[in-house]
Parts: sequence; structure tokens; C-alpha cells
Amino acid sequence: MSKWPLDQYDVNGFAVIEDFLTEEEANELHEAGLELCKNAPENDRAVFNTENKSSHLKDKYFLNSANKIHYFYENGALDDQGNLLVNKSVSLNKVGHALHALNPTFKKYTFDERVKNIAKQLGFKKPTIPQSMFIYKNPKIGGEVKPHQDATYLHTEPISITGFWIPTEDATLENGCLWFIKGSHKHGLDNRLIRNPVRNSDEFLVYDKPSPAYSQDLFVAAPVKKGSLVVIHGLVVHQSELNRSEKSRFAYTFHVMETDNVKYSPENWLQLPKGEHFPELY
Ligand SMILES: O=C(O)CCC(=O)C(=O)O
Repeated sequence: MSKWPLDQYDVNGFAVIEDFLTEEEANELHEAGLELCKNAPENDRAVFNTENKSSHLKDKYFLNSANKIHYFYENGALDDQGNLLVNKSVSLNKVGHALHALNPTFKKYTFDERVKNIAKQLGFKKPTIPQSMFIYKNPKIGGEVKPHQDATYLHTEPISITGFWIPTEDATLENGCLWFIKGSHKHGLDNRLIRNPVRNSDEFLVYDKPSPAYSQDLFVAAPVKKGSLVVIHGLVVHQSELNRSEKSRFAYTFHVMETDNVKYSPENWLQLPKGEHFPELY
């Protein structure tokens, strides 16, 4: 069992556990990400067609992905008809959001005993897994992830969302590692993304308050080796930069959430159809 740097997590809002996966295990996850890309269905790209009421279809494709494996492309990777403008191998931004439920390899690593042990040490009593993603951050095209707190997107009362982030290749300053504002999990939640209460609006999702302009001087880089686990507090502000390098930076990530005396917000974008439940971690 990996040593768990709980003190580091409490102080900084994130913790790095090196060698969480063996080299072979990280390679297996990496291969699973490559397979997703190879098998990405061509018809799903049609939702990105702007002549075809695209933004609505695109939003629905996103909103309906809680119990599916959906494919999201990099800006500039597709034309208006959904045709590829770049090589397929570098076209994807991410795949989500039910890899942990539907894909055997991602399921195996999400529900691994080592993950359960970390969750127990974090104090989770009845945790579930609401979502998972494979993030590609492909060479030259991999987009930035703007500064955010995960609880902005997956809100619970009280806050309980916790990210588990595992790169399947070394995450470096060059290829877009994570950056954090250390200790920012102590300043509270800045804003929320919610389903738009205004019916018939073109915008399905809206922020309840504008996102703050976090100073870039506050961020520290967290380069990590492949197979490391980065545990991310739901309130810590983090980001990743554009990948301008020649190397990809694949990562598998999922979120853990408490359900014991915790309410998952019905305003969150991620909702399962009635009668379905997020899978329990233990
Ligand atoms: O993988 C990345 O570059 C960013 C991931 C992230 O910020 C998140 O999943 O909350």
C-alpha cells in the first residue's frame, strides 16, 4: 500500500503519490486510452456540425454523457461538418464520462483496492464515482484547462468531490502538467456552473457568478511521473497549460464523492437518467 501524505493534502489541497501504478499498469491504462481514440465512432462527430443546430446538439451530447462513453474533440480538430482537420490520433481532447462503469480496463483501475484505501484514509464512508475521463493533451494541439475548482462543476452539500488523476506518461512543464494554487481549498467555493433555470434559453449551463481572475503568479507546477496518483481537493484551484511540445500527456481521471449525509446538487450538469445511480466505490 502506498504511503499516504495526508498532511501534504490538508495543507496544499492536493497530494502526489508516486508509483501508485506500476509501469505495466500505467501502460495498460495508456493503451486503453489509445484504443478509445482508434475506435472513436465517426458518426458522433456529426454533433459538431455547426450548420446542423450544432451548439444544441453538442451541448446535449455533453449533457447526456453521464452514463455513456462520449468523445470530445480539440478546438480546431474538426470542420463544420464534423470532418477531421488533423490526424485522428491527435484529434481528441477527452473521452467521458462513464469509462469507470462501461470500460473493463478503466473499471478495474477505478475500483482497485489501492483507490479504496486512499478513499478510506480521506474519510469517505459511502463514496460513489460520479464521473471519469481520459484526457489526451495531444502534442501541439492539446488545449489548456483554465483555472478552476472541481466543486464548481460537481457540487455537493457539504463539499465532498475529490479528483483522482493518474497520468499514463510523465506529466512535465513542457507537455502540460497540472498547476495548483497551494492552500486555495481553504478559501471556499468561488462559483458554480448550473443548469440554466431560464427555460428555452440557448444556454444550457450558466455560471452563478463570474470566475475570478486568479493571478498566474500564485500557481506552482506539479510535474509527476507516469503512474503517479494526484489527489485533488474539490476546492483547490488548479489548471493545465496548452501542450506546445512534441509529446502527448495522457491522463486518466475520475472523481469520488461522499453520499452519507451529502446531497448531490440537481443543478449540476452531470445527471443520470431517473432510476440510475452512480456506482459505489465500496
Ligand atoms: O488533465 C488536465 O489537464 C486537467 C484536469 C483537471 O483539471 C480536472 O480534471 O479537474
